[in-house]
Amino acid sequence: MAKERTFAMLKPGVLQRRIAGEIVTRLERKGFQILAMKLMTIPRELAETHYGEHAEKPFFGDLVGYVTSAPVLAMVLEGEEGISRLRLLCGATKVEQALPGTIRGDYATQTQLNIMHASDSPESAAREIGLFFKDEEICEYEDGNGEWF
Ligand code: FUP
Repeated sequence: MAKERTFAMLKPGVLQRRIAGEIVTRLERKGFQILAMKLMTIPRELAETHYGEHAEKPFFGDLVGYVTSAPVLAMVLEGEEGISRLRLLCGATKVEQALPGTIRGDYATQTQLNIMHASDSPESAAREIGLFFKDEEICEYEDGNGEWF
């Protein structure tokens, strides 16, 4: 096993529904270490770059419109096999496939408003962390509880 950094973003509806704390609690409870966290309204250009792989999809315009509509909570998280484990905790993209017990499964009611983003590969994680955070915004610190995770 190896520690990995990954990028997570709680989408606008999370703040509007007042569930940011609940979701961050679930990430921490699973053992993710928060290395960076930023409340931000995403500029359209950044949203289009972040979701660039979907530029030709019919839902692209609505997706960019949604994630730029209000602030998001962007995070860098670290944990053992962090990229795949965060995807598991996050749950499936499509709301009808997101299992209960996952964050999307428990909170999402529509695919487009599916609560959170989590990087899907080491390449995406590195790219997305770099898009949203400067190196100096990422805090490295000794985790005194590390043996639990
Ligand atoms: P994920 O990595 O799980 O966020 O999934 P994708 O990269 O495939 O999709 C990115 C976002 O596009 C989703 F979070 C929601 C939106 N989307 C739709 O609105 N409709 C779709 O059919 C698929 C994705």
